[in-house]
Amino acid sequence: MSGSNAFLADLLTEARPIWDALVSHPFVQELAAGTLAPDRFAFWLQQDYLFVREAVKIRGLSIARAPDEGIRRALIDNAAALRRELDLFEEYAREHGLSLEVEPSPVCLGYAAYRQAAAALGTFPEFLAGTWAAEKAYLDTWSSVRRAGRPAGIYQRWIDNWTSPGFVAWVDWLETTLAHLLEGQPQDELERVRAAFLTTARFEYLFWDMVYRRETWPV
Ligand code: MP5
Repeated sequence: MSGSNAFLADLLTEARPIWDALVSHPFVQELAAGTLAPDRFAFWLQQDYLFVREAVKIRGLSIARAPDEGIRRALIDNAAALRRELDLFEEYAREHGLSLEVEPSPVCLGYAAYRQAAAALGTFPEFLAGTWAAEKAYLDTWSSVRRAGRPAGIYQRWIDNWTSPGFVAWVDWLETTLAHLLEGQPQDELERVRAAFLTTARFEYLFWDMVYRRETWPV
């Protein structure tokens, strides 16, 4: 295993408690068991739609800052996938009579703004580490819902979206590309990458918790 592959493997080990908390969060557990209250799911849908809309801008910034053409093109392809994802949200909202014109919750706004700041001001590996954490968190939580094996009904399209072979390949690409970019990088860069990965994963936990509690601004 190369030095940077070992570094990423250690990072995943360090992040294990966050991952365990993500997969065992009541939102994810109840989604998997088919017992999630519909208003909690609707709140997730509204907030995640806003988050993905912000993610499109994040992708735009990262396309501009990509260190080479191969990376830039992979990010462009992912931006096209995000475009289709927005259609999925809008379609579902139409079918279920849900409004998507809501205010972002504090966690949604804070998380999206944190990611935008990383894309605009972070080093490229630091930004990519946060992207890997966010996407891997969704892959692993939605895969755990899929593995529970219940007929998912209205949730099926979301399970399919974040467990598709294309999404698995994108998450693998993020890890491989990050490992490649980190070869020979100094300790302070590795430390920035570690912090970005762990902070993003913690925001993923906060996001499930926020939607479960349907948390809005207290004042
Ligand atoms: C993703 C998401 C997955 N939609 N929402 C949160 C809170 N985290 C991760 O990212 P994408 O860009 O929708 O595939």
